[in-house]
Amino acid sequence: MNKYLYFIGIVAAGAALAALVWTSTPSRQTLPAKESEDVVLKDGDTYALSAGYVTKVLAGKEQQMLAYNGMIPGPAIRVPQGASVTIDFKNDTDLPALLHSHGVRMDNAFDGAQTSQRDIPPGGSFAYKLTFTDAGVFWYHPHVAEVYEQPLGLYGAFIVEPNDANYYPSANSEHVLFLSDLPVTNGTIALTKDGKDKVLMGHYGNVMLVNGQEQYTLNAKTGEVLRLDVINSANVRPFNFAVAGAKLKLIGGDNGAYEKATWQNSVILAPSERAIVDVMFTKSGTYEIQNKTPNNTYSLGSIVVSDGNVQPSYATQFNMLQSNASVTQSIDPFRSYFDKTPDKKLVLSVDFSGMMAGHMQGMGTGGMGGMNMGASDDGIEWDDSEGMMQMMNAMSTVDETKWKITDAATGKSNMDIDWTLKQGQPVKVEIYNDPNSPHPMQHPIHFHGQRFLVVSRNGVLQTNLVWKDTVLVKSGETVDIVLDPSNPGTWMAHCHISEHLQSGMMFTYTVR
Ligand SMILES: [Cu+2]
Repeated sequence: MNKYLYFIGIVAAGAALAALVWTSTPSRQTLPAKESEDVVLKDGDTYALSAGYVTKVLAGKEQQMLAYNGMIPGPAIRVPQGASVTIDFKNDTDLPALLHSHGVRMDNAFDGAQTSQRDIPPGGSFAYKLTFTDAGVFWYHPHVAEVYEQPLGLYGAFIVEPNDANYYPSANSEHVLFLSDLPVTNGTIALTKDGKDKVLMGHYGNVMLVNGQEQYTLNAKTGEVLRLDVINSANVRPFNFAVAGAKLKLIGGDNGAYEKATWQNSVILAPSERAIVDVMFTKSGTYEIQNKTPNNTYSLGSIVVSDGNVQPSYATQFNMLQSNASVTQSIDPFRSYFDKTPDKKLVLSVDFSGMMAGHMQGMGTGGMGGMNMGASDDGIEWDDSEGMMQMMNAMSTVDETKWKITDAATGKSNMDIDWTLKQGQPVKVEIYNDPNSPHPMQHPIHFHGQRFLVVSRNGVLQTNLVWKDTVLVKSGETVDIVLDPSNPGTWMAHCHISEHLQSGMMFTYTVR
């Protein structure tokens, strides 16, 4: 070899090695994840939030995880209703990022979704100016590479304090509980950075987490009224949240309070849905936090209650079921739309004929469509089922599995749909989850930037409403919503199962 070329080669290799060492050396040491801290902001404040790698011991092994400001969950950000704050976001990961503030009716430019913003590259940053119109519990999470980034720890709460001091009944303490799960195989987290696998059913985890922890513990005193802000941040798993031996007083949902508080034994939460529940214990002891599905009861952790004399005592208030007149008044102008003919109809289904053709030739696929392999009798797939469906899920990728939202009027699906809605003109949308598709399962349907009411399920008019941004549509179910298109811009609507979104189960709509 020519000596000169040899020299060039050595220099180039050296430079490449130096670049490799330089780029792969983290700017700071990867630290263990911290627990979430409360951050209190007021109108006009700016808060710096970064996403980056941390370590955490899970399933008996140190794992590389992701965190906002080093915390899992990210900081719980408290803001007064009506406040505008700036979240100075920095992407300290090696992946594209977007910060979506779920359920917040912010200006369109700060939605942190693909309709309004390009991905933030590694090292990039973006200032999100958010206005919190509604009281309630909201949350922030990635809106790109979500299949991978979110379950590793990128989720945090916004708690918007109501202007009206009597909006909720009184409580002694408030706790955010993020419910999620992680798939772990032989001690390793089984998620890929591109998130293109298992798009049929999604990644159900085998390790259940509350606030990113296995067997989470919360301490309480007898007579203390605890407010639990429960948020499902899983990719796909629905939770039926319960506290064994305790009645749950359900006071709020996605976007603020219900019209009236109710007693519940458990509360179903699909990915991204929220529930605000109050709970009080009169006897000391250990109370299990559970996910109660028809076939299994999973222990998620416990509330350890010791004897105490909590002052002030809100026990009397706790035992009453309050009505919220301001919520009822906010809904009243929409009631005349509840039983009108739907303006729009959507059908939810899946097409994986490509995968069937590729992998299933010998199996006589002609009858597969009628087999209804998927959701259990109640229309919800609580777990990834055993056997063939699990095998098919393992084989399914974004290339052949196409989850679809179809507009019945035009026959258009997903990104071919482009609705234009008039600002201030309520729209009734019927959503039908086709049980005859090759893999029927539940879909939590989320509209960005707006709020809606779930007015009927299978033709049954709903009572005791709450403003929502996500609705769980069970397999075979028809759900009617009345959307309040109050917030101008081009927005996304999609299934909130991360893998279904990844496979294209989304459309855009414009409010003007
Ligand atoms: Cu879906």
